[in-house]
Amino acid sequence: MSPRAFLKYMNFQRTNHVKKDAYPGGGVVYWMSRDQRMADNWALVYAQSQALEKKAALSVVFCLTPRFLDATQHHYGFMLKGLQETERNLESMNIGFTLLFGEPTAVLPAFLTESNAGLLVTDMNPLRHARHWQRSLTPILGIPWVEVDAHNIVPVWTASQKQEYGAYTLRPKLRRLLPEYLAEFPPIIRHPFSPATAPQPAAWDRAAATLRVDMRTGGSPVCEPGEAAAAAMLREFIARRLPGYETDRNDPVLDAQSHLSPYLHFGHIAAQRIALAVEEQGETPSSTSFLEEMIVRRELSDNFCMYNEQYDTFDGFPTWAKLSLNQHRNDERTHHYALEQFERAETHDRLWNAAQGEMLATGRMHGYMRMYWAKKILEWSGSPEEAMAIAIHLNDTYELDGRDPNGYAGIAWSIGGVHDRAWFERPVYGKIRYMNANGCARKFNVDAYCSRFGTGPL
Ligand code: FAD
Ligand code: FO1
Repeated sequence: MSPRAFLKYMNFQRTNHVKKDAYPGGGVVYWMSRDQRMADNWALVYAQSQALEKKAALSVVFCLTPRFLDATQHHYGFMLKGLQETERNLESMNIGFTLLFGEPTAVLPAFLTESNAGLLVTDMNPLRHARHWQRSLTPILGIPWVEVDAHNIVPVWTASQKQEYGAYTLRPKLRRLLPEYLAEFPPIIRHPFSPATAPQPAAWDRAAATLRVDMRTGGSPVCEPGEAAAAAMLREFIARRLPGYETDRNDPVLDAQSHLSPYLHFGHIAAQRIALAVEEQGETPSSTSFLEEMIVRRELSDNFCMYNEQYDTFDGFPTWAKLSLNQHRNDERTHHYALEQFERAETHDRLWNAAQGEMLATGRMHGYMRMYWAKKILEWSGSPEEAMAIAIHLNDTYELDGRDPNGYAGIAWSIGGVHDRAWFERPVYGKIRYMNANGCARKFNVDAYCSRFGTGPL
Protein backbone atom coordinates (compact mmCIF):
# COMPACT_ATOMS: atom_id res chain seq x y z
CA MET A 1 0.00 0.00 0.00
CA SER A 2 1.51 3.35 -0.94
CA PRO A 3 1.95 6.10 1.64
CA ARG A 4 -0.81 7.98 -0.17
CA ALA A 5 -3.20 5.05 0.20
CA PHE A 6 -2.45 4.92 3.92
CA LEU A 7 -3.17 8.58 4.23
CA LYS A 8 -6.62 8.00 2.69
CA TYR A 9 -7.49 6.08 5.86
CA MET A 10 -5.60 8.23 8.36
CA ASN A 11 -7.66 11.05 9.81
CA PHE A 12 -5.12 13.58 11.02
CA GLN A 13 -7.47 14.65 13.79
CA ARG A 14 -6.17 11.52 15.50
CA THR A 15 -2.71 13.10 15.76
CA ASN A 16 -1.33 15.72 18.15
CA HIS A 17 2.12 17.24 17.40
CA VAL A 18 3.91 17.23 20.75
CA LYS A 19 7.20 18.47 19.25
CA LYS A 20 7.46 20.08 15.83
CA ASP A 21 11.23 19.82 15.32
CA ALA A 22 12.39 19.26 11.72
CA TYR A 23 12.79 15.59 10.75
CA PRO A 24 16.61 15.06 10.77
CA GLY A 25 16.51 11.78 8.84
CA GLY A 26 16.69 8.36 10.54
CA GLY A 27 14.14 5.74 11.55
CA VAL A 28 10.56 6.10 12.80
CA VAL A 29 10.05 4.76 16.34
CA TYR A 30 6.64 4.02 17.90
CA TRP A 31 6.98 4.06 21.70
CA MET A 32 4.12 1.67 22.52
CA SER A 33 2.50 1.93 25.95
CA ARG A 34 -1.29 1.98 26.06
CA ASP A 35 -2.20 0.23 22.82
CA GLN A 36 -0.20 -2.96 22.97
CA ARG A 37 -1.15 -4.48 19.59
CA MET A 38 -0.12 -4.50 15.96
CA ALA A 39 -3.57 -4.77 14.34
CA ASP A 40 -5.96 -1.82 14.23
CA ASN A 41 -3.55 0.56 15.94
CA TRP A 42 -3.73 4.15 14.64
CA ALA A 43 -0.38 5.03 16.23
CA LEU A 44 1.32 2.23 14.28
CA VAL A 45 -0.62 3.10 11.11
CA TYR A 46 0.58 6.69 11.37
CA ALA A 47 4.16 5.62 12.16
CA GLN A 48 4.25 3.28 9.15
CA SER A 49 2.77 5.91 6.81
CA GLN A 50 5.51 8.34 7.90
CA ALA A 51 8.24 5.71 7.57
CA LEU A 52 7.03 4.80 4.05
CA GLU A 53 6.99 8.45 3.02
CA LYS A 54 10.51 8.95 4.44
CA LYS A 55 11.74 5.57 3.09
CA ALA A 56 12.87 4.92 6.68
CA ALA A 57 12.98 1.87 8.94
CA LEU A 58 10.13 1.41 11.41
CA SER A 59 10.49 -0.01 14.92
CA VAL A 60 8.51 -0.28 18.16
CA VAL A 61 9.90 0.20 21.67
CA PHE A 62 8.26 -0.69 24.99
CA CYS A 63 9.62 0.60 28.33
CA LEU A 64 8.93 -1.94 31.08
CA THR A 65 8.68 0.04 34.34
CA PRO A 66 9.67 -1.67 37.65
CA ARG A 67 6.28 -0.76 39.08
CA PHE A 68 3.07 0.72 37.71
CA LEU A 69 0.48 2.17 40.11
CA ASP A 70 -0.80 -0.83 42.16
CA ALA A 71 -0.16 -3.37 39.42
CA THR A 72 0.89 -6.80 40.70
CA GLN A 73 3.01 -9.54 39.20
CA HIS A 74 -0.28 -11.07 37.95
CA HIS A 75 -1.05 -8.00 35.85
CA TYR A 76 2.51 -7.74 34.54
CA GLY A 77 2.42 -11.44 33.63
CA PHE A 78 -0.75 -10.93 31.58
CA MET A 79 0.75 -7.87 29.88
CA LEU A 80 4.16 -9.43 29.13
CA LYS A 81 2.59 -12.51 27.54
CA GLY A 82 0.49 -10.26 25.32
CA LEU A 83 3.52 -8.19 24.37
CA GLN A 84 5.47 -11.28 23.29
CA GLU A 85 2.71 -12.11 20.83
CA THR A 86 2.75 -8.55 19.51
CA GLU A 87 6.55 -8.73 19.13
CA ARG A 88 6.13 -11.84 16.94
CA ASN A 89 3.44 -10.13 14.86
CA LEU A 90 5.60 -7.04 14.35
CA GLU A 91 8.73 -8.97 13.45
CA SER A 92 6.77 -10.93 10.83
CA MET A 93 6.18 -7.53 9.17
CA ASN A 94 9.84 -6.48 9.35
CA ILE A 95 9.04 -4.05 12.16
CA GLY A 96 11.64 -4.28 14.94
CA PHE A 97 10.62 -4.58 18.62
CA THR A 98 12.80 -3.47 21.51
CA LEU A 99 12.07 -4.07 25.21
CA LEU A 100 13.73 -1.56 27.54
CA PHE A 101 13.83 -2.01 31.32
CA GLY A 102 13.22 1.14 33.36
CA GLU A 103 11.26 4.37 33.50
CA PRO A 104 10.93 5.91 30.00
CA THR A 105 12.46 9.15 31.26
CA ALA A 106 15.60 7.17 32.22
CA VAL A 107 15.98 4.77 29.28
CA LEU A 108 14.24 6.25 26.22
CA PRO A 109 16.48 9.23 25.27
CA ALA A 110 19.63 7.09 24.97
CA PHE A 111 17.74 4.43 23.03
CA LEU A 112 16.41 6.96 20.51
CA THR A 113 19.90 8.39 19.99
CA GLU A 114 21.57 4.99 19.64
CA SER A 115 18.94 3.78 17.18
CA ASN A 116 19.24 7.00 15.13
CA ALA A 117 15.52 7.75 15.49
CA GLY A 118 14.30 10.73 13.49
CA LEU A 119 10.58 10.70 14.45
CA LEU A 120 8.90 9.55 17.67
CA VAL A 121 5.25 8.37 17.67
CA THR A 122 3.35 7.60 20.90
CA ASP A 123 -0.18 6.45 21.85
CA MET A 124 -2.32 8.92 23.83
CA ASN A 125 -2.86 8.20 27.50
CA PRO A 126 -4.70 10.74 29.71
CA LEU A 127 -3.39 9.36 33.00
CA ARG A 128 -0.99 11.31 35.23
CA HIS A 129 2.02 9.02 34.74
CA ALA A 130 1.85 9.35 30.95
CA ARG A 131 1.45 13.14 31.12
CA HIS A 132 4.47 13.23 33.44
CA TRP A 133 6.53 11.15 31.00
CA GLN A 134 5.59 13.49 28.16
CA ARG A 135 6.32 16.67 30.15
CA SER A 136 9.71 15.33 31.30
CA LEU A 137 10.84 14.09 27.88
CA THR A 138 9.67 16.99 25.70
CA PRO A 139 12.57 19.31 26.62
CA ILE A 140 15.13 16.50 26.30
CA LEU A 141 14.28 14.99 22.90
CA GLY A 142 15.46 16.86 19.81
CA ILE A 143 13.30 15.08 17.22
CA PRO A 144 9.69 15.53 16.04
CA TRP A 145 7.16 13.76 18.30
CA VAL A 146 3.57 12.95 17.32
CA GLU A 147 1.01 11.55 19.78
CA VAL A 148 -1.88 9.54 18.31
CA ASP A 149 -5.16 8.67 20.03
CA ALA A 150 -5.17 4.95 19.25
CA HIS A 151 -7.58 4.14 22.11
CA ASN A 152 -10.74 6.07 21.28
CA ILE A 153 -12.88 5.88 18.17
CA VAL A 154 -13.40 9.65 18.22
CA PRO A 155 -10.11 11.16 19.39
CA VAL A 156 -10.48 12.48 22.95
CA TRP A 157 -9.41 16.02 21.90
CA THR A 158 -11.83 16.04 18.93
CA ALA A 159 -14.88 14.76 20.85
CA SER A 160 -14.58 17.63 23.32
CA GLN A 161 -12.06 20.23 24.45
CA LYS A 162 -13.36 20.31 28.05
CA GLN A 163 -14.61 18.07 30.86
CA GLU A 164 -18.13 16.93 30.03
CA TYR A 165 -20.87 16.94 32.70
CA GLY A 166 -21.98 13.46 31.83
CA ALA A 167 -22.86 10.93 29.16
CA TYR A 168 -25.82 13.13 28.20
CA THR A 169 -23.55 15.99 27.09
CA LEU A 170 -20.86 13.88 25.38
CA ARG A 171 -23.23 11.47 23.59
CA PRO A 172 -24.55 13.99 21.00
CA LYS A 173 -21.01 15.12 20.21
CA LEU A 174 -19.90 11.52 19.66
CA ARG A 175 -23.05 10.73 17.64
CA ARG A 176 -22.26 13.59 15.27
CA LEU A 177 -18.63 12.53 14.80
CA LEU A 178 -18.90 8.72 14.75
CA PRO A 179 -19.85 8.44 11.05
CA GLU A 180 -16.53 10.12 10.22
CA TYR A 181 -14.39 8.14 12.68
CA LEU A 182 -15.99 4.71 13.00
CA ALA A 183 -14.29 3.55 9.81
CA GLU A 184 -12.22 0.55 8.67
CA PHE A 185 -8.50 0.37 9.53
CA PRO A 186 -5.82 -0.05 6.83
CA PRO A 187 -3.75 -3.23 7.26
CA ILE A 188 -0.15 -2.92 8.42
CA ILE A 189 2.06 -3.98 5.48
CA ARG A 190 5.42 -5.75 5.48
CA HIS A 191 7.81 -2.86 5.97
CA PRO A 192 10.09 -2.43 2.94
CA PHE A 193 12.89 -0.56 4.76
CA SER A 194 15.19 -2.14 7.35
CA PRO A 195 17.42 -0.51 9.98
CA ALA A 196 21.22 -0.55 9.52
CA THR A 197 21.46 -2.85 12.57
CA ALA A 198 18.74 -5.21 13.77
CA PRO A 199 17.37 -4.35 17.26
CA GLN A 200 18.51 -6.39 20.28
CA PRO A 201 16.11 -9.36 20.80
CA ALA A 202 13.83 -8.70 23.78
CA ALA A 203 15.19 -10.28 26.99
CA TRP A 204 11.80 -11.62 28.13
CA ASP A 205 13.48 -14.05 30.52
CA ARG A 206 15.01 -11.13 32.43
CA ALA A 207 11.78 -9.08 32.62
CA ALA A 208 10.33 -10.56 35.83
CA ALA A 209 13.56 -9.87 37.76
CA THR A 210 13.37 -6.16 36.89
CA LEU A 211 9.96 -5.75 38.55
CA ARG A 212 9.44 -4.31 42.03
CA VAL A 213 5.82 -5.34 42.42
CA ASP A 214 3.50 -7.05 44.86
CA MET A 215 3.90 -10.76 44.26
CA ARG A 216 1.09 -11.53 46.71
CA THR A 217 -2.09 -10.94 44.79
CA GLY A 218 -3.30 -12.79 41.75
CA GLY A 219 -6.54 -14.68 41.46
CA SER A 220 -6.96 -17.36 38.85
CA PRO A 221 -6.46 -15.90 35.35
CA VAL A 222 -9.95 -15.69 33.89
CA CYS A 223 -8.72 -15.09 30.38
CA GLU A 224 -5.74 -15.64 28.10
CA PRO A 225 -3.80 -12.44 27.17
CA GLY A 226 -2.91 -11.16 23.71
CA GLU A 227 -4.35 -10.05 20.38
CA ALA A 228 -5.54 -13.50 19.25
CA ALA A 229 -7.28 -14.24 22.58
CA ALA A 230 -8.91 -10.79 22.50
CA ALA A 231 -10.27 -11.43 18.99
CA ALA A 232 -11.54 -14.83 20.14
CA MET A 233 -13.27 -13.24 23.14
CA LEU A 234 -14.96 -10.75 20.82
CA ARG A 235 -16.21 -13.57 18.58
CA GLU A 236 -17.47 -15.49 21.62
CA PHE A 237 -19.22 -12.40 23.02
CA ILE A 238 -20.96 -11.71 19.72
CA ALA A 239 -22.03 -15.31 19.31
CA ARG A 240 -23.09 -16.09 22.87
CA ARG A 241 -23.62 -13.00 25.05
CA LEU A 242 -24.46 -10.03 22.83
CA PRO A 243 -28.06 -11.17 22.18
CA GLY A 244 -28.91 -11.10 25.91
CA TYR A 245 -26.81 -8.06 26.78
CA GLU A 246 -29.65 -5.52 27.03
CA THR A 247 -31.74 -7.65 29.37
CA ASP A 248 -29.03 -9.48 31.35
CA ARG A 249 -26.00 -7.16 31.58
CA ASN A 250 -26.85 -5.95 35.12
CA ASP A 251 -27.31 -9.43 36.53
CA PRO A 252 -24.05 -10.63 38.15
CA VAL A 253 -25.40 -14.17 38.39
CA LEU A 254 -25.73 -14.40 34.62
CA ASP A 255 -22.62 -14.34 32.46
CA ALA A 256 -23.85 -11.55 30.18
CA GLN A 257 -21.00 -9.03 29.90
CA SER A 258 -18.39 -9.10 27.13
CA HIS A 259 -15.30 -9.77 29.33
CA LEU A 260 -13.42 -7.47 26.95
CA SER A 261 -12.20 -4.93 29.52
CA PRO A 262 -8.73 -6.45 30.22
CA TYR A 263 -8.08 -6.50 26.46
CA LEU A 264 -9.26 -2.93 26.06
CA HIS A 265 -7.21 -1.85 29.07
CA PHE A 266 -3.95 -3.35 27.78
CA GLY A 267 -4.83 -2.40 24.23
CA HIS A 268 -4.84 -5.99 22.92
CA ILE A 269 -7.91 -5.05 20.90
CA ALA A 270 -9.19 -1.75 19.49
CA ALA A 271 -12.56 -0.42 20.68
CA GLN A 272 -13.08 0.55 17.04
CA ARG A 273 -12.70 -3.08 15.93
CA ILE A 274 -15.24 -4.17 18.55
CA ALA A 275 -17.70 -1.47 17.45
CA LEU A 276 -17.31 -2.39 13.75
CA ALA A 277 -17.86 -6.08 14.55
CA VAL A 278 -20.93 -5.40 16.73
CA GLU A 279 -22.44 -3.02 14.17
CA GLU A 280 -22.02 -5.73 11.52
CA GLN A 281 -24.53 -7.85 13.47
CA GLY A 282 -27.23 -5.27 12.79
CA GLU A 283 -28.85 -2.83 15.18
CA THR A 284 -30.68 -4.38 18.14
CA PRO A 285 -31.50 -3.14 21.66
CA SER A 286 -28.52 -5.18 22.87
CA SER A 287 -26.06 -3.74 20.35
CA THR A 288 -27.28 -0.23 21.15
CA SER A 289 -26.92 -0.82 24.88
CA PHE A 290 -23.46 -2.36 24.48
CA LEU A 291 -22.16 0.44 22.22
CA GLU A 292 -23.50 3.02 24.69
CA GLU A 293 -21.23 1.48 27.33
CA MET A 294 -18.28 0.70 25.09
CA ILE A 295 -18.25 3.98 23.19
CA VAL A 296 -19.99 6.68 25.25
CA ARG A 297 -19.11 5.53 28.79
CA ARG A 298 -15.58 4.50 27.92
CA GLU A 299 -14.78 7.68 25.96
CA LEU A 300 -16.40 9.72 28.75
CA SER A 301 -13.81 8.20 31.14
CA ASP A 302 -10.93 9.35 28.94
CA ASN A 303 -12.55 12.79 28.71
CA PHE A 304 -12.74 12.90 32.54
CA CYS A 305 -9.09 11.90 33.07
CA MET A 306 -7.85 14.12 30.25
CA TYR A 307 -9.53 17.31 31.50
CA ASN A 308 -9.66 16.75 35.25
CA GLU A 309 -6.20 16.36 36.78
CA GLN A 310 -7.79 15.41 40.13
CA TYR A 311 -9.53 12.41 38.54
CA ASP A 312 -8.58 10.15 41.49
CA THR A 313 -9.27 12.49 44.44
CA PHE A 314 -12.12 14.21 46.32
CA ASP A 315 -11.07 17.50 44.64
CA GLY A 316 -12.08 16.07 41.28
CA PHE A 317 -15.74 15.79 42.33
CA PRO A 318 -18.34 18.31 41.10
CA THR A 319 -18.96 21.23 43.49
CA TRP A 320 -22.48 20.08 44.48
CA ALA A 321 -21.03 16.72 45.56
CA LYS A 322 -18.14 18.21 47.53
CA LEU A 323 -20.52 20.59 49.34
CA SER A 324 -22.94 17.81 50.17
CA LEU A 325 -20.31 15.30 51.28
CA ASN A 326 -18.72 18.01 53.45
CA GLN A 327 -22.04 18.67 55.17
CA HIS A 328 -22.26 14.98 56.07
CA ARG A 329 -18.61 14.47 57.00
CA ASN A 330 -19.38 13.98 60.68
CA ASP A 331 -22.43 11.77 60.28
CA GLU A 332 -22.33 8.61 62.34
CA ARG A 333 -21.18 5.56 60.31
CA THR A 334 -23.24 2.44 61.00
CA HIS A 335 -20.03 0.48 60.33
CA HIS A 336 -16.43 1.60 59.94
CA TYR A 337 -13.89 -0.76 58.35
CA ALA A 338 -10.14 -0.43 57.77
CA LEU A 339 -8.55 -1.22 54.40
CA GLU A 340 -7.50 -4.70 55.57
CA GLN A 341 -11.07 -5.63 56.55
CA PHE A 342 -12.40 -4.53 53.18
CA GLU A 343 -9.52 -6.29 51.43
CA ARG A 344 -10.25 -9.59 53.21
CA ALA A 345 -14.01 -9.27 52.54
CA GLU A 346 -14.66 -9.17 56.32
CA THR A 347 -17.57 -6.73 56.50
CA HIS A 348 -20.99 -7.49 58.03
CA ASP A 349 -22.55 -7.47 54.53
CA ARG A 350 -22.51 -10.81 52.74
CA LEU A 351 -23.33 -9.21 49.38
CA TRP A 352 -20.43 -6.78 49.63
CA ASN A 353 -18.15 -9.61 50.76
CA ALA A 354 -19.25 -11.69 47.76
CA ALA A 355 -18.38 -8.84 45.37
CA GLN A 356 -14.93 -8.49 46.96
CA GLY A 357 -14.70 -12.28 46.93
CA GLU A 358 -15.40 -12.40 43.20
CA MET A 359 -12.59 -9.92 42.58
CA LEU A 360 -10.14 -11.77 44.86
CA ALA A 361 -10.97 -15.11 43.26
CA THR A 362 -11.11 -14.12 39.58
CA GLY A 363 -9.37 -10.76 39.17
CA ARG A 364 -12.60 -9.19 37.95
CA MET A 365 -15.90 -7.98 39.44
CA HIS A 366 -19.21 -7.79 37.63
CA GLY A 367 -19.96 -4.25 36.46
CA TYR A 368 -23.18 -3.87 38.44
CA MET A 369 -21.53 -5.02 41.65
CA ARG A 370 -18.69 -2.48 41.22
CA MET A 371 -21.18 0.34 41.82
CA TYR A 372 -22.56 -1.28 44.98
CA TRP A 373 -19.04 -2.22 46.11
CA ALA A 374 -17.66 1.34 45.83
CA LYS A 375 -20.72 3.04 47.34
CA LYS A 376 -20.57 0.86 50.42
CA ILE A 377 -16.91 1.78 50.85
CA LEU A 378 -18.08 5.42 51.04
CA GLU A 379 -20.74 4.40 53.60
CA TRP A 380 -18.41 2.35 55.82
CA SER A 381 -15.15 4.33 55.81
CA GLY A 382 -14.18 7.41 57.81
CA SER A 383 -14.34 10.05 55.06
CA PRO A 384 -14.85 10.41 51.29
CA GLU A 385 -11.08 10.80 50.90
CA GLU A 386 -10.45 7.55 52.77
CA ALA A 387 -13.12 5.85 50.65
CA MET A 388 -11.46 7.02 47.43
CA ALA A 389 -8.06 5.81 48.56
CA ILE A 390 -9.40 2.40 49.62
CA ALA A 391 -11.55 1.87 46.50
CA ILE A 392 -8.75 2.89 44.12
CA HIS A 393 -6.14 0.82 45.93
CA LEU A 394 -8.30 -2.32 45.91
CA ASN A 395 -9.53 -1.75 42.35
CA ASP A 396 -5.95 -1.19 41.03
CA THR A 397 -4.51 -4.08 43.05
CA TYR A 398 -7.04 -6.77 42.22
CA GLU A 399 -8.82 -5.86 38.96
CA LEU A 400 -7.11 -7.16 35.84
CA ASP A 401 -8.69 -4.20 34.02
CA GLY A 402 -7.69 -1.79 36.82
CA ARG A 403 -5.30 1.22 36.64
CA ASP A 404 -7.52 2.57 33.88
CA PRO A 405 -9.50 5.78 33.21
CA ASN A 406 -12.68 3.66 33.38
CA GLY A 407 -11.78 2.75 36.95
CA TYR A 408 -11.07 6.29 38.12
CA ALA A 409 -14.25 7.55 36.46
CA GLY A 410 -16.31 4.61 37.78
CA ILE A 411 -15.10 5.13 41.35
CA ALA A 412 -15.54 8.92 41.15
CA TRP A 413 -19.10 8.33 39.83
CA SER A 414 -19.90 5.97 42.71
CA ILE A 415 -18.35 7.99 45.55
CA GLY A 416 -18.30 11.56 44.25
CA GLY A 417 -21.24 11.95 41.86
CA VAL A 418 -19.01 12.54 38.81
CA HIS A 419 -21.15 12.29 35.63
CA ASP A 420 -24.22 11.87 37.90
CA ARG A 421 -26.78 14.24 39.39
CA ALA A 422 -27.81 15.03 42.98
CA TRP A 423 -30.30 12.62 44.63
CA PHE A 424 -32.37 13.06 47.76
CA GLU A 425 -30.18 13.64 50.78
CA ARG A 426 -29.30 10.95 53.35
CA PRO A 427 -26.67 10.41 56.10
CA VAL A 428 -23.04 10.05 55.01
CA TYR A 429 -23.91 10.06 51.26
CA GLY A 430 -25.43 13.51 51.25
CA LYS A 431 -26.88 13.82 47.75
CA ILE A 432 -24.70 11.07 46.21
CA ARG A 433 -26.82 8.35 44.63
CA TYR A 434 -27.52 5.60 47.16
CA MET A 435 -27.61 1.83 46.57
CA ASN A 436 -28.55 -0.96 48.97
CA ALA A 437 -28.88 -4.72 49.05
CA ASN A 438 -32.69 -4.57 48.75
CA GLY A 439 -32.27 -2.73 45.46
CA CYS A 440 -29.92 -5.49 44.32
CA ALA A 441 -32.36 -8.19 45.43
CA ARG A 442 -34.98 -6.62 43.18
CA LYS A 443 -32.58 -6.97 40.24
CA PHE A 444 -30.99 -10.39 40.68
CA ASN A 445 -30.71 -13.52 42.84
CA VAL A 446 -28.51 -12.28 45.69
CA ASP A 447 -28.38 -15.72 47.34
CA ALA A 448 -27.04 -17.30 44.17
CA TYR A 449 -24.36 -14.63 43.82
CA CYS A 450 -23.36 -14.88 47.50
CA SER A 451 -23.18 -18.66 47.45
CA ARG A 452 -20.85 -18.51 44.46
CA PHE A 453 -18.48 -15.83 45.73
CA GLY A 454 -19.34 -15.36 49.38
CA THR A 455 -16.43 -15.53 51.79
CA GLY A 456 -17.16 -13.28 54.76
CA PRO A 457 -19.58 -13.76 57.72
CA LEU A 458 -23.27 -14.07 56.74
P1 FAD B 1 -19.22 -4.77 29.25
O1 FAD B 1 -20.49 -4.47 29.95
O2 FAD B 1 -19.15 -5.86 28.27
O3 FAD B 1 -18.74 -3.38 28.56
C1 FAD B 1 -17.86 -3.38 27.45
C2 FAD B 1 -16.86 -2.26 27.63
O4 FAD B 1 -17.54 -1.02 27.74
C3 FAD B 1 -16.02 -2.39 28.89
O5 FAD B 1 -14.90 -3.22 28.69
C4 FAD B 1 -15.60 -0.94 29.11
O6 FAD B 1 -14.49 -0.59 28.29
C5 FAD B 1 -16.84 -0.18 28.66
N1 FAD B 1 -17.68 0.08 29.83
C6 FAD B 1 -18.70 -0.66 30.30
N2 FAD B 1 -19.24 -0.06 31.39
C7 FAD B 1 -18.51 1.07 31.61
C8 FAD B 1 -18.55 2.12 32.58
N3 FAD B 1 -19.46 2.13 33.55
N4 FAD B 1 -17.65 3.12 32.49
C9 FAD B 1 -16.71 3.11 31.50
N5 FAD B 1 -16.62 2.16 30.55
C10 FAD B 1 -17.51 1.16 30.62
N6 FAD B 1 -13.75 -0.55 33.90
C11 FAD B 1 -12.43 -0.84 33.58
O7 FAD B 1 -12.11 -1.07 32.41
N7 FAD B 1 -11.46 -0.85 34.56
C12 FAD B 1 -11.75 -0.59 35.87
O8 FAD B 1 -10.87 -0.58 36.73
C13 FAD B 1 -13.12 -0.29 36.22
N8 FAD B 1 -13.44 0.00 37.52
C14 FAD B 1 -14.74 0.36 37.82
C15 FAD B 1 -15.04 0.71 39.14
C16 FAD B 1 -16.33 1.11 39.48
C17 FAD B 1 -16.62 1.50 40.90
C18 FAD B 1 -17.33 1.15 38.48
C19 FAD B 1 -18.73 1.58 38.82
C20 FAD B 1 -17.04 0.79 37.15
C21 FAD B 1 -15.74 0.40 36.81
N9 FAD B 1 -15.40 0.04 35.49
C22 FAD B 1 -14.09 -0.27 35.18
C23 FAD B 1 -16.39 0.11 34.38
C24 FAD B 1 -17.15 -1.21 34.10
O9 FAD B 1 -17.68 -1.71 35.29
C25 FAD B 1 -16.21 -2.24 33.46
O10 FAD B 1 -15.60 -1.68 32.34
C26 FAD B 1 -16.94 -3.51 33.01
O11 FAD B 1 -17.64 -4.10 34.07
C27 FAD B 1 -15.90 -4.47 32.44
O12 FAD B 1 -16.49 -5.69 32.07
P2 FAD B 1 -16.89 -5.97 30.54
O13 FAD B 1 -15.80 -5.54 29.60
O14 FAD B 1 -17.35 -7.37 30.46
O15 FAD B 1 -18.10 -4.95 30.40
N1 FO1 C 1 2.80 0.92 30.38
C1 FO1 C 1 4.13 1.02 30.03
O1 FO1 C 1 4.46 1.80 29.11
N2 FO1 C 1 5.10 0.29 30.65
C2 FO1 C 1 4.81 -0.60 31.63
O2 FO1 C 1 5.70 -1.26 32.15
C3 FO1 C 1 3.43 -0.75 32.01
C4 FO1 C 1 3.05 -1.65 33.00
C5 FO1 C 1 1.67 -1.81 33.31
C6 FO1 C 1 1.26 -2.74 34.25
C7 FO1 C 1 -0.09 -2.89 34.53
C8 FO1 C 1 -1.04 -2.11 33.86
O3 FO1 C 1 -2.35 -2.26 34.14
C9 FO1 C 1 -0.65 -1.16 32.92
C10 FO1 C 1 0.71 -1.00 32.64
N3 FO1 C 1 1.14 -0.06 31.70
C11 FO1 C 1 2.45 0.05 31.35
C12 FO1 C 1 0.23 1.00 31.20
C13 FO1 C 1 -0.82 0.54 30.26
O4 FO1 C 1 -0.24 0.08 29.12
C14 FO1 C 1 -1.76 1.72 29.99
O5 FO1 C 1 -1.02 2.70 29.36
C15 FO1 C 1 -2.36 2.34 31.25
O6 FO1 C 1 -2.82 1.37 32.06
C16 FO1 C 1 -3.47 3.32 30.90
O7 FO1 C 1 -4.59 2.69 30.47
